[in-house]
Amino acid sequence: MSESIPTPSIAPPDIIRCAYAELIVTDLAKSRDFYVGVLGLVVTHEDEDAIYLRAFEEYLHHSLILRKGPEAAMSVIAYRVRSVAELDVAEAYYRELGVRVERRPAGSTRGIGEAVRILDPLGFPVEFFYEADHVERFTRRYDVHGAGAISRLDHFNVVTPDIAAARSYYEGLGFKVSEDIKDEEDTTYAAWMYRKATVHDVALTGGDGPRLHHIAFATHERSQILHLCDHLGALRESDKIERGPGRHGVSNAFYLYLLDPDGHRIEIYTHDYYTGDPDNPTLTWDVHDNQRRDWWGTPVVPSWYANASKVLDLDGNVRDVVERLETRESDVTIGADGFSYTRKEEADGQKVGAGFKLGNQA
Ligand code: 4SX
Ligand code: FE2
Repeated sequence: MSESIPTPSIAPPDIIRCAYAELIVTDLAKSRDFYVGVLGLVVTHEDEDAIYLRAFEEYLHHSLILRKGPEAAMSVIAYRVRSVAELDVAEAYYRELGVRVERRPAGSTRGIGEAVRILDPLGFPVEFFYEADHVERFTRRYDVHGAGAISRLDHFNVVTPDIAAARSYYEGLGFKVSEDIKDEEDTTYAAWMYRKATVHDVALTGGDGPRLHHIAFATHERSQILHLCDHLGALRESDKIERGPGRHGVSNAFYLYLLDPDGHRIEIYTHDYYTGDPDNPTLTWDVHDNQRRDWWGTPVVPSWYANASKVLDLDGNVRDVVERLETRESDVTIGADGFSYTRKEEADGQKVGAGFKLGNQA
């Protein structure tokens, strides 16, 4: 199915990194309590309609916009390109792809210069920009860092039905794959792709899409992630903790997934690894490996596979989702097919035995 998205004949825009996202939230005050009160993000600007937030090491105007709206959704994910000239490249690239393209004058989004906004071939609203207002970088403002201090935006994770097609689309855009999850029939369940020298700027999760799975912010230390758990406990809001804390297999990062007041999923993430060399190898995990998503073998909660945020089109309407037709990872791992393993040698033995027995008894 990967051939369903053509690759344009011209070079893609030079993308530096994932840069900001805008989430539609239904109650700005409640969201503020979570993002500012608990996560400690810095408010660059706020008014009746929106809150513009950044993390302590960021000097661009915002890495997250919370905009008030009738229904929770993701309205844009934005990538920063290397120069203003790359906007023309982006425009030409997507015009050739035949998707909807909008040129947005500087200031269309507060703090952001001229931009190109598209509905990408996977159905996501995506923006490219270079210029943005600079604001104070709070790196050394230890007087305002809380114990859970978040440093910067790290990645987006999007849900899309056809991972092979999505992966080749993003490869066309110049992203490389650091890690992926596959089965013995070569079905891909997920892929982690990067432009900056980390494990990812965007991860592709197989499922009904387009939907936003999560946005991740980085901390410097694991202790900061643990403090966020303690903080939520003290507020009697432990139900905002969906999954973790734990150590990912994929990426090796220490993680925590939180749910904001609208159910948007936010990951707090630290300690992945450098991927900047041109020959950085791709690590492929077996979908049956119990340690792939949590290195300690902690099972993934079903909601993490099932739930994700809706996305808007460029007119602000909620997009319909397309169902994933390939096998779902949640069926493989929660449906107890008996083929998962912690030690591969033992599993290989069991696999032959169990498969044979079931086959003969049916
Ligand atoms: O659950 S996984 O270990 O596959 C994983 C999920 C690894 C890195 C991530 O950022 C993530 O969201
Ligand atoms: Fe993530």
